[in-house]
Amino acid sequence: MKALIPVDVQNDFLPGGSLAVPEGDQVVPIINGLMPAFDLVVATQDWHPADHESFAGRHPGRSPGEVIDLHGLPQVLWPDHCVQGTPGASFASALDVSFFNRLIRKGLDREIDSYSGFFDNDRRHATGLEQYLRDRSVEHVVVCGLATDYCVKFTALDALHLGFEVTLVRDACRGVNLSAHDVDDALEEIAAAGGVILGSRDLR
Ligand code: VGL
Ligand code: ZN
Repeated sequence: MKALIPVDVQNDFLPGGSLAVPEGDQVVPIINGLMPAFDLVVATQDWHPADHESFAGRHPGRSPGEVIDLHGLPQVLWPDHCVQGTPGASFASALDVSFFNRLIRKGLDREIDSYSGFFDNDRRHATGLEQYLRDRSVEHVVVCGLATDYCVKFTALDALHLGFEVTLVRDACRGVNLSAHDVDDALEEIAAAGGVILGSRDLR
């Protein structure tokens, strides 16, 4: 079994959103075109409480993009984003969510961020994604969405770690690029760990 995992295709990560990913909206038609070809589609959704500690506003004197120590882990500070129940946390309106078989929410614990769809950043808590996939005999996951250099990257790396075959669909992802090479570095890291990077046209 093969599952498509669209990561965090949410309004706050689209142009005009609070944590806008450049060209983030361009992944939507590509993902809509991919979903019908999959046995399973499992989407992740960044789903933070309003007082999440990854938000720069929770740390007086700090700005988005700065890195702090958060309970022993390095944490990039972000603008408020994907607050539970807000329009910014909703899926892109053009995304055809009727193809979703399952939704995995992450980032609910205010004290720790969760880039990966599988675990929080310290791998203390599992989201249930791995069990869901194992229960359905999924061996191969195809990852796409936002953002290439954060949640897509860590979802792909954790999937590889867990022993899944992993394909990343290059044109169905966009990244933040806080530093100019972050997206390229993320793709290299995924490939080095055993992931296959393909364009949507080469997927079959
Ligand atoms: C993400 C930063 C903070 C992502 C989520 O979906 O890549 N990035 N929260
Ligand atoms: Zn987040």
